[in-house]
Amino acid sequence: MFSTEDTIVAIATPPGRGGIGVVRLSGPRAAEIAAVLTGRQRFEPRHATLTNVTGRDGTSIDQVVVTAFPAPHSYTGEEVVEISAHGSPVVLQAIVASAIAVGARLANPGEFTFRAYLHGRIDLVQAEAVAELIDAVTPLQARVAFDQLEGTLTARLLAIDRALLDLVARLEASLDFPEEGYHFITPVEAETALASVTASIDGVLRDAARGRMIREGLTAAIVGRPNAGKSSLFNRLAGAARAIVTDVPGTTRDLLTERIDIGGVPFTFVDTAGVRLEPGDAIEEEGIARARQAAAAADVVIVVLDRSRPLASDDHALMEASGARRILVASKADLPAAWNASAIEALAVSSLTDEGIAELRSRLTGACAGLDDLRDRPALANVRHAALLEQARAALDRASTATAAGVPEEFVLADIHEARSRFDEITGARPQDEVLRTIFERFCIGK
Ligand SMILES: Nc1nc2c(ncn2[C@@H]2O[C@H](COP(=O)(O)OP(=O)(O)OP(=O)(O)O)[C@@H](O)[C@H]2O)c(=O)[nH]1
Ligand SMILES: [Mg+2]
Repeated sequence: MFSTEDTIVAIATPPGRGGIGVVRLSGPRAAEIAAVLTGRQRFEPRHATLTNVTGRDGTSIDQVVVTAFPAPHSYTGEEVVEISAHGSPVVLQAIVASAIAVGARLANPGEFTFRAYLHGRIDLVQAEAVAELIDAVTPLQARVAFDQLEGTLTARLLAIDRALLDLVARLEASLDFPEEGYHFITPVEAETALASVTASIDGVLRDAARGRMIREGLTAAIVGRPNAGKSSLFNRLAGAARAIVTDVPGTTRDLLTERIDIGGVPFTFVDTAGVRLEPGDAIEEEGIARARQAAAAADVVIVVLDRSRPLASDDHALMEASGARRILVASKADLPAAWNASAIEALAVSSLTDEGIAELRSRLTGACAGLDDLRDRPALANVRHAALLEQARAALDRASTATAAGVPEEFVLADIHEARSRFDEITGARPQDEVLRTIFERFCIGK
């Protein structure tokens, strides 16, 4: 895919201006190129050295701090030099250009992390975690990605794989010494071992569903009759006056969305047009159609019922349509009540006084069942991993059926080997170019 013979260079910090910007060099000539740029012979390993970088025309570009990491104790496992300059794109680009002029090559997206993977510093699961950690938008997402980077998920997968290897060894021994029959492992023992492995895989897969929720977040549609207080609630949750609020029923016409961190889960709230059976005009009619679509597509539906007015048939229709994913909210709790919210288990909320808002937030995180124990366990948030694990599980199911049917060990072993190769694909022990390409394409340059 990429060559690792040459020395690569890129700006490692985000585009734009900052106090500091970092240019990273990695490869066999990193130290030599840094020496040419600074006019210094050598840098003490892992020590910050204040020096100047000179450009191609011999004039100074900037005063910088250079840190050299000799191989193999560096991010990539190669010789790495990091040059911290003042965070101006002009300065950083000039340093990169100078490095290229003396023999470095501009790095491809994800190439530093790819080299770390190639040199065995990290496995594929950890390389993907780097991208996920950089992309994380909530603290919980960052936490899950960091767990993965630390290798906790890898360790969990390896434990499962070790159990499979043990089973393979015993089955192969039975094959090699056929006269002993099932001396090394009885069919019952093999079945028990397979059942225990599939149970472990199922545990990881259950986490996967929750892990995906943390990565991708949930959508919560706010629906209700016109003037029920949907936009006011939306604004309150967003902490900003995003949607127009007026006392005219039918104010909101189109869908408005806002991404908000609720207990570490990225929620996308959707404010919708008030639903009534007889819309006033074509625009409102289209708005109502979109509101219904948003509710149908949402993970959670917040049904806003105006507690200061009697419930109407439109309210009942909305409650029925929203199904099991709904949270009922009795709005305008600061006004005199026209009906009893607790009778229909609606949460009394006021966007004016904030009453019930904290409780609404915790009911929303409650909608993500099992989130709490997730914090203590490595989650499998990655779709690629989940798909491969499903395939491994299917192969083990076949092995289990075969064992129960008394099929010869060769066939059982073939299925177990198949499962193990899916595990290897997850950690990248048997890399495929196509997989590597799609994984590292997600990175940006300098990572
Ligand atoms: N007292 C009180 N008034 C509220 C509260 N929430 C909303 N209102 C008022 O109710 C009216 C309608 O509020 P909106 O938030 O625009 O209602 P909506 O459901 O978005 O209305 P449409 O977009 O027309 O469907 C406005 O006059 C708000 O000021 C509340 O908690 N307490
Ligand atoms: Mg509105």
